[in-house]
Amino acid sequence: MPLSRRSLLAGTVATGAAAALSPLSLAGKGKPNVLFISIDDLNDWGGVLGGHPQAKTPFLDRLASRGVSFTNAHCPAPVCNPSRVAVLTGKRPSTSGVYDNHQALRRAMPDVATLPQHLRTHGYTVMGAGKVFHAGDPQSWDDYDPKDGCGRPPDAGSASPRQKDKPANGIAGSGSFDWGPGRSENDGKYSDDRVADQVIKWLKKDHDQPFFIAAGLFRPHLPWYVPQAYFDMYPLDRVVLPVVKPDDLDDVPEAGRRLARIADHERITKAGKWAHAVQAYLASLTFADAQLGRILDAVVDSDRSKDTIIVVWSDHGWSLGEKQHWKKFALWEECTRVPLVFKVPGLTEKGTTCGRPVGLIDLYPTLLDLCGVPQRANLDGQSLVPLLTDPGAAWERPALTTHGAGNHALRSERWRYIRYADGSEELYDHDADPNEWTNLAQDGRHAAAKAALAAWLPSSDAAPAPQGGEVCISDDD
Ligand SMILES: [Ca+2]
Ligand SMILES: [Ca+2]
Repeated sequence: MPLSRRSLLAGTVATGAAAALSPLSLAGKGKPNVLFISIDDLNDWGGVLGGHPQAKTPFLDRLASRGVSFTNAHCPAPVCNPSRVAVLTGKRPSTSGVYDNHQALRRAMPDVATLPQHLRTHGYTVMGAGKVFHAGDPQSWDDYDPKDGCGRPPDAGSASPRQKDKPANGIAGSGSFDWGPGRSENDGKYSDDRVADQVIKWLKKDHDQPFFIAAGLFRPHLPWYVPQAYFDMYPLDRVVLPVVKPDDLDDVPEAGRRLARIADHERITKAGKWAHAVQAYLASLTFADAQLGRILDAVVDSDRSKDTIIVVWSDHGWSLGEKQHWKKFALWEECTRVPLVFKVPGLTEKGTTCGRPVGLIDLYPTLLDLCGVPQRANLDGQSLVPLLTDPGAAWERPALTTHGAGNHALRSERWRYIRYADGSEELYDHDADPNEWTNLAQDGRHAAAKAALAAWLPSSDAAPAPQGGEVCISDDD
């Protein structure tokens, strides 16, 4: 059946039951469109989160000034595939068994209705571009770019440095952990240029039905190849390094120390390239922000601001040397905290922030509420609409992040509590210790706080789903 017809029929069935919930429906304007923008591997350096004093994200900041920013939002998993699978299915790793990058969504959950699929069933046209699912899911979309449903960006061959010039950072053994300016003749031809181009085309088209457009921007994911102009925004001699305590890992249990990528830290610091890496990450996040700006401008230009919900998120954080750790793959703040910004016409108030601990796992039920679409049973998240309406509303639940079976972090407004599968623990008091330097897990004075958090751990941990079966080739970086 043609896709448009399938959606139309489904929409006819669903409209009546669902419309009452949507803020736009209440205003008599029908169902809202959704622009769902993910920025891969963007940590808390961007936007209003303030994780780095030099990060330039003018377009994320502008969106924040027009909507609600969650300042204590966390990923379901600090790894691309499990995080994205959880966001897009509403099922946590501890429910689905998808814990790493090589467990295919459809082997773990063959019949699950993803967020775009559920919206399509209820009258939406659903389109995606770039990296939305880590390993693709063609059946989730009416239209996708690239056409094979894979989000792997095609810029590597055109915009990145020539093979003979790699590693561009000059550190032997870098592999894809590389950075440097791309080829200047190819500025404007990165995968993220292409993602933005496609999304802008869709925004400018007429649509018979409400749309859900997912834009998956790839930077600041490695490798950090972006145009020279973005490196020039961060002069190397002025780059500010993360604040790090040299012996920070001494009070971390063995299960946590094993996660720290100390070899990366030694390789980069011995080469004298820590500042270069920070510069490249900053350059990459500002490049991604510029693409975000192009897309957001197109919402205004196409006169869709009043009927389009915009949500921007990143799939997890990123460490650049804190605890001698690099990349994601751990349960500390830098790896779990993410930007999350909503602009919902008719609902959110301009320039507000919400400090309640929330999760990206909450996106699925939130968008169903906002779109006036029936909720699905057995979703692990809960709708953020009460907080979008009133950022100070009561919110009992801490945010949960899982990294491998049985390893969890819980984040409340004050605390981070980590429990590894072997029972070892970390506890950090963010009121006194925002860098998570002092592990208080064995301090009896905080036993009650620890127990209160532990009550939110999942009641069971699903066995790991089978390895393999990805739609697209993916890697661990
Ligand atoms: Ca990622
Ligand atoms: Ca420490």
